[in-house]
Amino acid sequence: MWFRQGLTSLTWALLSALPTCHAELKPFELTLTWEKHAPDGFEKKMILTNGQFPGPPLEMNYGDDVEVTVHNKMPFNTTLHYHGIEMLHTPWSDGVPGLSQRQIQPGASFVYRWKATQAGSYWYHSHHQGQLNDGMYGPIVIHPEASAARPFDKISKDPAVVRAMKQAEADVKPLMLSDHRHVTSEQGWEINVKSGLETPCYDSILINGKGRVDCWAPEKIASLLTAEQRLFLQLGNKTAFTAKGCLPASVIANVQANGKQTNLSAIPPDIFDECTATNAPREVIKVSKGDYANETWVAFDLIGTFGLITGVFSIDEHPMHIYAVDGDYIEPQEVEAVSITNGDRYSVMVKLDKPGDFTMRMASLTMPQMFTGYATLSYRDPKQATPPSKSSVGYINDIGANTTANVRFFDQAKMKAFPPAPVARAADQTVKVSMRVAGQSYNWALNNTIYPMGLDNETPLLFHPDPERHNNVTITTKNDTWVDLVFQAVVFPMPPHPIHKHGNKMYLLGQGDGLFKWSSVAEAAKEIPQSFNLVDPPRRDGFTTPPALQGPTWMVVRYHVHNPGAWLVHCHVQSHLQGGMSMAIQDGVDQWPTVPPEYWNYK
Ligand SMILES: [Cu+2]
Repeated sequence: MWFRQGLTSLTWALLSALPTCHAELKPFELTLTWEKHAPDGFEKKMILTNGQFPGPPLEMNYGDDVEVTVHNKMPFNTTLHYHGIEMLHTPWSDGVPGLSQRQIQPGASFVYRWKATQAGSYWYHSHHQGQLNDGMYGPIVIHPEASAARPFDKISKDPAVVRAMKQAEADVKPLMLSDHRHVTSEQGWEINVKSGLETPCYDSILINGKGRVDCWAPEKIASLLTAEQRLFLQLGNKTAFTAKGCLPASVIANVQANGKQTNLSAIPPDIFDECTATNAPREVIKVSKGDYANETWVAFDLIGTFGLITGVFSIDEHPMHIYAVDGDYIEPQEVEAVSITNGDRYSVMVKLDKPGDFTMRMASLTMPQMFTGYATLSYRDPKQATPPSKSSVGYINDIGANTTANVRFFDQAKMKAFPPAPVARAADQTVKVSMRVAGQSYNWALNNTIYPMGLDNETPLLFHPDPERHNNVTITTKNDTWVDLVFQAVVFPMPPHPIHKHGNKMYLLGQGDGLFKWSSVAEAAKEIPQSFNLVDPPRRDGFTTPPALQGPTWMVVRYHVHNPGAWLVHCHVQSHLQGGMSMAIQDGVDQWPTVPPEYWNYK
């Protein structure tokens, strides 16, 4: 016994002495079930992960070998995607049905193996049709190496403060920000198909899976209408938003139906119109002041797990230092509010310097619906009496607008990578991708073409690369080249689309109004240099196209091909993804890795 224990502690001592880059195997088991749950007080069928919603955090260290075993105990197929994880050398673990793997059927399991080659905030979610809307998602936290350079000394020069911030980062708390629907993703899709309409009206905004349905007074809804919302009402011959705070379905039929027939009677009244308030508990984040040091800071990973909306997040009376975006450190920006869209991650450092209870707000910015989610940040000073409870003062209101002129919003255009991440000055290949409605109003398309849903059931593209495959739904690139993707909105009014690419991060080179009439960025930059940043542009794994209200708009992203594999580029709005707004990319098709037999043979 002594001998064995002695050996164990010796082994342990040896292991601890190894450099921190030593890879550990991190196994996770995720069991998916289809059960009744009531996150906002309304009971409905949804997906639970290990019996909970949202799913449990997958926490690991940079360099770890990760093994996620998914058990599908649900009555339908699924796959699991790791949002923002580059899957370097393991494209078969990216979780896209028909592209990187065969579907996980009911009763079956699948083992995803990958290496944590990045640090920071990520998340996992279903990539099967609109299943994300059924609650299948959870956070991923990857702790950076102890030796990694951090930008905290740009927030404070005081070593004690920097130490406190490092401790807060090690204990970072994920905040999952979601929009929630009472219909299942399948019911929602059926309503779209039967009515011929997109139905962008949800029921509640959840923070860490908690929230409630609020029904605002008609006067409040009327008083908060924006100019854009008034314009849409006018275009649809209506004067008011519905009791749920939504743009009426008839307006969408008028404005977006694209000449196709619609059937408004196929839409149940609780989808757009009837609002039934609930009274479920909201999330309370409790932090003990003094947990870390005399200086108390808390770090949050804000994760936009939305199926549809873009919104504004803010914590009353507490500025946030945004120190990482989509997992990568940036030169910190101190702000009072940040706009968050589908898939975005913002890591923020918050100083706790005035014990009490403070409202955290997540307000929808999306034109078709006004609604807000709330949580509470609560902390006390153990040496002081409990402060009297009073309402905290918001930096933003219920539609995400600033309440005073001093409120600073995060500015993506000014975001700088830390350390700097240089971009190539020219691209080897330029691909133009038109965005339009192709069919019914829910059939959004990239490159004018709906990505066929049936491809989900095909043999994965990754298993049969074809260097000559250049078609309307497939882009093909060579390894170690730079590629520009030009997204062009060609029909309007067109909402913004949060475009996400799998397999690597991209640089946002520029955006503008009108048609992108040039053959390359180099040519365009000669004529309109002010529209581009070719020196130190923002880098992340998703960028939102500019809205096109009354005329075309464009956006260009550039990326380096260094991760050979089959990747999806798509709009992250679930109904747009389901409606076909995706393209496959055969990146570095000249150097694809061999698919391991356990993935190749998986049935
Ligand atoms: Cu979209």
